[in-house]
Amino acid sequence: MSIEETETEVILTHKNGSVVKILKYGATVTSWTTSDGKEQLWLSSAAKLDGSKPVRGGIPLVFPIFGKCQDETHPTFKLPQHGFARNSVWEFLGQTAANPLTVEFALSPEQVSNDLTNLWGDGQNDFTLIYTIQLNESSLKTQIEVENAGKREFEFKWLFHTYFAVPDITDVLVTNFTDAKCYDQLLAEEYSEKAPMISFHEEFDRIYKGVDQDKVAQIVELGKVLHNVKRTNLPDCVVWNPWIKKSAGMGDFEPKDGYKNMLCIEPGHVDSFVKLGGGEKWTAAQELSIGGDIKVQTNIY
Ligand code: TA6
Repeated sequence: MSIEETETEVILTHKNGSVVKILKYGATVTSWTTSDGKEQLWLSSAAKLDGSKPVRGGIPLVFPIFGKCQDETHPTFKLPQHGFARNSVWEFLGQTAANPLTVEFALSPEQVSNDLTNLWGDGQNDFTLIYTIQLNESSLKTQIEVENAGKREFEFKWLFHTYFAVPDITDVLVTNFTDAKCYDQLLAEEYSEKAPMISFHEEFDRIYKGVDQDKVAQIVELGKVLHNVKRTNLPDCVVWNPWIKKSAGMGDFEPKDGYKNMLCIEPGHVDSFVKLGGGEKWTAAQELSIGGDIKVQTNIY
């Protein structure tokens, strides 16, 4: 098990050969290869890794707002899409455990450009984010702790914008969102998901809301489970594939047919804001694991 730090990234190598690469910019996990050498995450070949813009792929971190706030009276209204956590350089705190191999990163106003923090309310919110990344034999856990280091309450949204690699999106099904309420970002409509397993044949952008934490989302391809996504303290989950037109419109999305080989399953707290009083902390996590059996968890009552 080893940890290598360069000026711009941290590389974790597990004793079974699996490897995770984390860019200090955005504390963005850009790669997770399992012991068989298989890349589990999707990264655009045109992703900017020089800090000039948020990384297109891997696991960008979304804080303190998801998307763009539509309420012009809200303190997050002026912030850029998805906030500033994904486009700030985080401080690498080092290794905190050997087994499982664990490292931590931190972000506070000192690491964020004033141009950005000044767009959050009156620019006086004081926060400390501690991001923990844990590499196990066949799973990767990412955990966030948000501390309100000031005296005044603030509210935020959080999301892990996880891009999974898939062989062919047209062969993929996603389980365990059946009966979940969702907001369809494309139709601007709310409805309950009726599909026993979600399939993909066009642009897809839905926020599943208040999904039981025991529901594990599975990416299944041709009857085989590729990925399992377990959420802790993250009631919502966004599912996104840009498809042809949206991919064509993103300069950093390459190859242009890359939508066939990726799917975002994004655990978050985005339907409502988390309110945090002075000195309070909030913690949440996603655990990504590969393989296993298809477990369809329906509400039988
Ligand atoms: O998580 C889905 C989403 O909100 C989509 O609507 C799309 O905007 C995507 O995020 C990517 O956003 P970005 O700012 O990274 O281009």
